[in-house]
Amino acid sequence: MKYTNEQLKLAADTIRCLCADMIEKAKSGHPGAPMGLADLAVSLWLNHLDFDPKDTQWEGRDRFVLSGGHGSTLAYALFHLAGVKGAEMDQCQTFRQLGSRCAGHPERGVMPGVEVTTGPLGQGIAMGVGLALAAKMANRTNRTWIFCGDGDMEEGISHEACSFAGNLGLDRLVLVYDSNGITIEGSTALSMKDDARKRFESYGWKVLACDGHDFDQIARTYKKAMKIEGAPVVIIATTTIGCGAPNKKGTSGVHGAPLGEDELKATKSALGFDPEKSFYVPQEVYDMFAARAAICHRLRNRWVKVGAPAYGGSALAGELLKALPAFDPAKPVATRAACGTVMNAIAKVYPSLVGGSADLEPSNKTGLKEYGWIAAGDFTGRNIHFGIRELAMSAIVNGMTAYGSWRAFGATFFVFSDYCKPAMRLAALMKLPSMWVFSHDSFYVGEDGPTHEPVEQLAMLRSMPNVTVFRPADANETGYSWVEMLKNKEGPSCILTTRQNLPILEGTSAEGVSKGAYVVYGTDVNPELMFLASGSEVSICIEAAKVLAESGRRVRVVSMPCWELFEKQPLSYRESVIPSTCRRRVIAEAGVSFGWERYAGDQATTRYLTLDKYGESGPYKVLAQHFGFTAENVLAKAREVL
Ligand SMILES: Cc1ncc(C[n+]2csc(CCOP(=O)(O)OP(=O)(O)O)c2C)c(N)n1
Repeated sequence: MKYTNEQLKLAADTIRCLCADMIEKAKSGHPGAPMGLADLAVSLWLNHLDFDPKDTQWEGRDRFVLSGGHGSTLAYALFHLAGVKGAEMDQCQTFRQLGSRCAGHPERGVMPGVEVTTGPLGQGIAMGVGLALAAKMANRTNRTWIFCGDGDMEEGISHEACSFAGNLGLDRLVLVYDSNGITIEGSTALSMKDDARKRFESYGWKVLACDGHDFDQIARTYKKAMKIEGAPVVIIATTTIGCGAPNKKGTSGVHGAPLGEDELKATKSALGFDPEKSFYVPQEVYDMFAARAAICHRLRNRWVKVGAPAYGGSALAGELLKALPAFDPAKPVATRAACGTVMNAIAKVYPSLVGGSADLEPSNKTGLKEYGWIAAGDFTGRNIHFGIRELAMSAIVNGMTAYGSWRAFGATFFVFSDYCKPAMRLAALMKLPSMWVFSHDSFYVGEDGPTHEPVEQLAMLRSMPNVTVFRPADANETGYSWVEMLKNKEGPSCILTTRQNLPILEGTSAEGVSKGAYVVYGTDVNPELMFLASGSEVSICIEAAKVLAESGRRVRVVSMPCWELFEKQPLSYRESVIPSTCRRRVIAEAGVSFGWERYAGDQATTRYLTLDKYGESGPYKVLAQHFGFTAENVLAKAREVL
């Protein structure tokens, strides 16, 4: 379909007015970006974007990401005009109100068509890179279009993600940079003087530029961008923030506040619209979007008929359990090593499992040995070198997971989960089943010292809604945890593994791990004292419990690899594992005690073996003695309350 520039302008101006109306009615929002991007948006949506509003989940669709989520009304206006079910005018008119699909920022799962939740600037770019990478690895030809602004470009994650994409020569990825020179505090000159062209050229991107309000230039640039192979493309589009608002355009005043009644009317008049009409869409504009929708629907039907290239695939929990390796009970093994063995076994029956580490694969042991590494020009592998870019890695994993049936993971040392957290939070918000493997999970890291010894990170992850955290006690629990991670499709999961060897425990069970916590030692239904522990502390608790049992004490050890799964169990199960009548408790975990209060008995009868301060550097065996992480000390704590 070839539209005249007048037609495109009519569509863009309709969007300008619609967005400004939504924001005016809500009395809050950000009109500047949508009004500035409207010309670039209609040119893309009416001419190039393969997006079928009748089937927003069609796998072969192009992915559209609005990285500057504050410009959400632009996405809502586009969805509305395209005829997406769920983006009707009543939704636009309730923008930012409780229960509206037109939430403050675009949310995946709330508004159909939103690929990924955006708002925390920069992450949209990295998730877009993940979407593009997922397509490439699935041998698909769809494109990923990302709209971003100065804020996205200033955020560090954009540097990480774009450097990564450039190195891979990730084509079919187009980043449209809304270069309007304005952020909240004023001109971008106040805080940056990067040369975007040089920056992206140095990453290995192809750099194009255009006037973002000149339809001929935009058309030429989009066409050029779509022809480029072997490299991602950035289009530096010079725009005017709030374009169309006669008195406020080009100023930071239009970034994040409603235009105000007078300026809104003046805008509509200037654009040739009736200043008295709100939420007005000329039929011609609906017709233009309907024509594009019809083309895309045909594309979708053809695509569905021909079928997609095969990729990925999953396995049922039963098959996964069968695939797990057997560990020699006589041979202690670090759970990071067990994790690697498990992942390699699972990879054979779970072709969708892909991922990589932030340059720590030899330490994390996450390499899928039989499946090769992706590289520029060859995306057939299943392993990814993310480079030392934990935040981008995490957001890229989210993008890959959001794409479809890849189950992607990222890996690093647990202490660097701090660098992953902003993306983990978005995964949690989106209920995306992204996965993280965090090795070196405590002060047992040893010689590297406190910078590398996590203490508060477990509490952080456990405090996050929708995140499921596994801290297995031995090699077998590591395998069972992986089964649970892959079973969980409703949110992100992560697994914490040790650097140091751990004994293989008797009494671990897949069923126990699936319930989050279970009695791993001790048979008495009416214990006098319980040890509650996770990970590396379970084995020292069992040692101590054995000593007490030999002297006739009724004790049990509860292994708690996953609080979140345990909390989902019925009260009867939770009571059977941690009976409220048993008030004497020893809690053991190599991290802060924060959060464990919920499993404590009475203050006078509960003892903690936790680390409520930062670690030290030294050989880990010395540190274990120093911090009291020994069976003797656990035993002494138990005796204090018995
Ligand atoms: C990580 C993060 N930090 C801060 C913000 C708050 N914020 C929202 S928009 C914005 C300025 C963005 O400027 P730009 O990308 O140029 O958008 P424009 O002014 O063109 O709308 C900021 C700081 C955010 N959304 N995310």
